[in-house]
Amino acid sequence: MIHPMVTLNGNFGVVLEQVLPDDLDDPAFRAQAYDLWFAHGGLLAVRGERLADLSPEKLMEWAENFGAVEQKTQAGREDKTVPGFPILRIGNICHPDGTPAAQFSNVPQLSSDDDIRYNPRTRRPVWHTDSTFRKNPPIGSVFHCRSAPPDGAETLFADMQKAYNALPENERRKLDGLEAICSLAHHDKKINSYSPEYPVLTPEQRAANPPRRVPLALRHPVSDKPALYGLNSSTCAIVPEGQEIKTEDLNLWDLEGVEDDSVMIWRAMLPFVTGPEFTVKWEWQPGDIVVWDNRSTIHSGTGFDADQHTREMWRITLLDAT
Ligand SMILES: O=C(O)CCC(=O)C(=O)O
Ligand SMILES: [Fe+2]
Repeated sequence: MIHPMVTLNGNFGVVLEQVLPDDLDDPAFRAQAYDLWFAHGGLLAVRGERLADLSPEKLMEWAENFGAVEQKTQAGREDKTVPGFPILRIGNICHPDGTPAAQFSNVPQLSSDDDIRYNPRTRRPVWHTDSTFRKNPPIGSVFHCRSAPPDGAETLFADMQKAYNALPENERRKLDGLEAICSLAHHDKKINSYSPEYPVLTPEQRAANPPRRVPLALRHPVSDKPALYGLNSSTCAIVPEGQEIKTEDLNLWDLEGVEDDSVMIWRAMLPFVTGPEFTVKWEWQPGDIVVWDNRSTIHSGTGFDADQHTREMWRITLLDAT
């Protein structure tokens, strides 16, 4: 079957429509989807009513088309997965005893499309690259909608290859020599400073999770195209490539949750790189499966009326197969 195909923002983002569960097993469809994903900046969606009750096995198999599925669930989140699968649930659903069955993040709902652009005053939307504090950061994610509220809860995506190329030459040259320092301890301490019940790392955990350095302009391992990369709540400083970090500075970032002023190099670019020419607002319908490339896009969740409506998303993390 030939599926209707819709592009989202120029060459960024592509949707295949009227997709049936069996298409997801078809080798020709899988190859086409991979190529389209790659050719459209690393953002692909498939849509089809009958995907709304897809089995977790089928979703896992579909994810394997794009990368190696991460098999272990993050410690402490076992009660927020699809039972028996490394699929994280995100949203506001609860277990029968009333405890949360999904990871929920309370962020504001968009009031107009102007809110898509990063606002330096509110620091929202929380645009980010996922998990660059990890030794091998995810190459992408597969995100599937089980149930969506009538408004809100859109996921926003921005094309960081196009954004990099849109910067003036002298600015690109500067970024090419820079690295982001990404630390889990900093991330947890930052959250703990506004939600005191959120635990910080023990000294042993901190020693086991040293900060990682990632390039600010990451060359995609497949295409070699550069993209802006490495901003999230774990990003505590930006330094010239290879520059040593002083222990006292790292202690300030990790133990006090202080973000170094150098992170402004990235934050100052955000209002521009999240402008309309680079972004897609994905409005979820049950069944949708979006695959994003974490090396060439950034994304942000948005809020909804969680007292009135239900959101349930299933998320699989993709790792480098090599
Ligand atoms: O909930 C969303 O729309 C986005 C969640 C997100 O940032 C993630 O799963 O990495
Ligand atoms: Fe994310």
